[in-house]
Amino acid sequence: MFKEQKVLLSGIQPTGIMTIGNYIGAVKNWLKLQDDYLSVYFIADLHALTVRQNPTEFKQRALSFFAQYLAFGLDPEKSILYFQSHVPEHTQLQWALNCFTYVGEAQRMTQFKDKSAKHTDNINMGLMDYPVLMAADILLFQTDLVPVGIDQKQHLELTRDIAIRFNNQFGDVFTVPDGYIPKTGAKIMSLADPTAKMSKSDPDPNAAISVIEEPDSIMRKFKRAVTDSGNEVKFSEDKPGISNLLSIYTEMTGKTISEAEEEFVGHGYGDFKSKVAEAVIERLRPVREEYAKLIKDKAYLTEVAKQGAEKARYIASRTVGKVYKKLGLVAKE
Ligand code: ATP
Ligand code: LTN
Repeated sequence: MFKEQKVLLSGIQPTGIMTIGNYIGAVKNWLKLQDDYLSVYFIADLHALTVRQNPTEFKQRALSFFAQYLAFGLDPEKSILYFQSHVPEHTQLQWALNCFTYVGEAQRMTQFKDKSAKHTDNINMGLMDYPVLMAADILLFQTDLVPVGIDQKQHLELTRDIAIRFNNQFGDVFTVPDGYIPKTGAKIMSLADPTAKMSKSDPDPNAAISVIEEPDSIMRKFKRAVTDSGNEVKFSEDKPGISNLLSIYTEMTGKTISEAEEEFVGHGYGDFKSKVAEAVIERLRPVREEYAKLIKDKAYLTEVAKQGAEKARYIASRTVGKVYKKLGLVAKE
């Protein structure tokens, strides 16, 4: 369409705390890829409304997540960074895509089923429509690549199905996107229960590590991390706790699993856990320091977000214009 460069897009909901799972599964790849694509990264604040939020806390958290994006090194000079709610084209396209998505498809989504079971008192329309908003996010920018953790694979497949369905009827309107799911680190597990995903809204404070957490707290949580019987530091299916810690260690240091296993031959679990904690603390130190500066400068954050939203709207409005025209809606002028 109107693209000079390949486009990459991703987002995170501002709920709970941004965890090392979000970093390893998603943000790490964003950083790796941001130079090779026109990159679009937003705070998925509209998605977060599908579960109840305290408005005062929500506002602070969304701004804090935005500062964390920047603290990681996402660069507003190179990439487009903004809040989803500042770009109305997301919901404008969503409406059109709603009319090309079957209720059965939405009901089949694992995340919808999980979240409905978790929030039985609030199974709202937004929860079911969540993946269609995500499809709109992606298709608005003619996105080629979507770097996410494995839990988002089903939503990406639905996005592709909707895009193909629309294109079959109206011609080449949307780029059909590919997912970018890392081979390692696509699913970091909870420190409190290594059979469950590390989730940013886990009520157990020992389950997840925030990317801006204080070093002593990181050390304490790793020392308490649930591990397995035995004493050998080895990656294997019957050792979910140790395997998870090995994944975290290698993702933070760049070492391979076998290098790490070798490094810890003859060391007990206690020593290994401290070393994993140290690696996490070291990787996150510059992020925490940069974050501390950025979060104090609200004027700067607001300005970056404003400029990001303007750039995003420029691209997004062209897609919405094209889609509305294809659908036969009367043009405004
Ligand atoms: P919640 O638990 O509140 O539903 P979440 O922790 O799953 O949230 P999301 O905002 O849904 O976080 O996800 C943001 C990005 O981080 C997505 O690309 C997702 O795939 C990735 N991600 C989330 N948790 C993990 C994890 N434990 N391991 C690897 N990647 C993850
Ligand atoms: N549903 C995603 C967040 C998200 C997203 C997107 C990711 C919303 N819109 C578009 C990639 C592309 C999640 O991680 N829970």
